[in-house]
Amino acid sequence: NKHNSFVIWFTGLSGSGKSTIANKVEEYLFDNGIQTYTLDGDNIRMGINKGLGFNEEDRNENLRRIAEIAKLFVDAGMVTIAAFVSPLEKDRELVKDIIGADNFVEVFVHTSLKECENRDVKGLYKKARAGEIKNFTGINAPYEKPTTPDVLIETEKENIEAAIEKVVTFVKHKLEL
Ligand code: GGZ
Repeated sequence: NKHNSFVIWFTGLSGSGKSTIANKVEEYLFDNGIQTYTLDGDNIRMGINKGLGFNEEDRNENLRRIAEIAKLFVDAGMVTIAAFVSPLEKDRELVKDIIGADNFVEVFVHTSLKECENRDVKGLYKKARAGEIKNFTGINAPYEKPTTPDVLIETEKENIEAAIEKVVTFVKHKLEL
């Protein structure tokens, strides 16, 4: 595209650390004078996608719309960060097709279900186990691990600084910095 802009797409389980890492990467880019915008559940599922739930069809529509929005931000010259569970390979493929493979960086934030469930920051796993939330990713809905992510973060093996560094290094190369 005419700008040097692209999407950094974070995928991983609820509570894997996607948002935390995404926010730190955004902070780094901002501090280095790079225009960014972050799409996440707070500004998407509360707004344009309110009314969509978590069955397979709604997640597909959620992610399709997010990809279209991300594409607009890329056209506007933003390094666009997206942090969504995006559990299915076919949906991540759709997202990549919409955005364009050249403008798409996939970051897999790998944290085991066991660890996410231990952390259970929002108490959602407990509720899902109790049957109070259906279609909960990892419990009663699938998460298909990306097989060839551009960046693999293993939060149980590396600290947050190392994780940020990995993403930033990839992004710097892509920005030709
Ligand atoms: C997964 C759910 C669900 C179900 C509510 N399954 O940790 P969180 O709280 O803040 O992140 C999760 C978020 C997932 O929304 P996404 O838009 O990222 O999902 S997808 O890409 O699959 O469309 C979690 C919360 O919403 N949440 N119910 N059933 N996560």
